[in-house]
Amino acid sequence: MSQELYDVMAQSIIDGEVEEASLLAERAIAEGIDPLAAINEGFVKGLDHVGEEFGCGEMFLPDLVLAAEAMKAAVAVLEPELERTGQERAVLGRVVIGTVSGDIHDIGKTLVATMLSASGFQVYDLGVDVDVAAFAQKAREVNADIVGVSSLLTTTMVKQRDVVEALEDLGLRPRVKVMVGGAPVTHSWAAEIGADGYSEDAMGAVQLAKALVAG
Ligand code: B1M
Repeated sequence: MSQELYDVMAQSIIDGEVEEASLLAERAIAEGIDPLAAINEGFVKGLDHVGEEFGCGEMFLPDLVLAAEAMKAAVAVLEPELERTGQERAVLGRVVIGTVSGDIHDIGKTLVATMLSASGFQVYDLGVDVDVAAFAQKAREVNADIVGVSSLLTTTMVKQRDVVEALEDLGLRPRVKVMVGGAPVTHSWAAEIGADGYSEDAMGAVQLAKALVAG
């Protein structure tokens, strides 16, 4: 796999080229490129660049929106391939996952959900902007093993702590494990709020989930 193609993938996100990103994702599949590598080494690099430029005022909200749309188009093409190449089919556990209320970032959370599902977990994806109580209620309803809470904003991270507390209030802890993630989240934050684990990416989230259900 040439760095050149990864670079073109990243550029399609930077330029917010929805059609181009989608075509490049199809090309990756046709060329037998690992779909997760296409996402992480190609498209995500572009999104990271846009995030950095946005952070220092070089790009603006419309650029962020277009980049996100291009990213979603690429991931939509690659998702079935991620599912298809998932090796383990036995149900390893039930995971309720979502992005906390006040936060609408869903690309990373959806990637984590897809990888968990492809790895054999039964996943209940509550979407974005999810109320604290909804995580706990769904966990009780489906007898979840793990609740996964994503947050991309420093202002919404605090809701991850509220989810841990909501599970405690329903008497579901410590049987239901909590894993947290998202760009501003760290190991020390996870420990501080009493979560059972943190992962910085989707592959790590799968390893963590397996470790959590194994006890
Ligand atoms: Co927003 N945004 N955004 N944004 N955005 C960030 C997060 C930001 C860092 C950009 C910046 O300023 N440099 C910044 C947050 C600053 C902060 O609080 N620390 C920011 C901001 C400020 C905002 C707004 C407030 C902007 C505004 O309106 N002024 C606004 C907030 C809206 C809201 O949520 N209420 C906003 C809006 C948006 C868009 C809607 C335009 C769009 C999101 C579209 C969508 O998701 N449908 C968007 C985007 C695209 C980004 C960046 C550029 C990219 C995020 C992304 O999708 N990354 C982002 C900058 C950045 O992170 N580089 C930024 C790719 C994705 C694969 O990675 O989501 O990190 P990520 O997920 C990873 C890991 O984090 C981990 O695994 C995933 C896969 O590897 N992970 C988990 C994630 N969840 C996990 C859960 C787990 C385990 C691992 O267990 C449960």
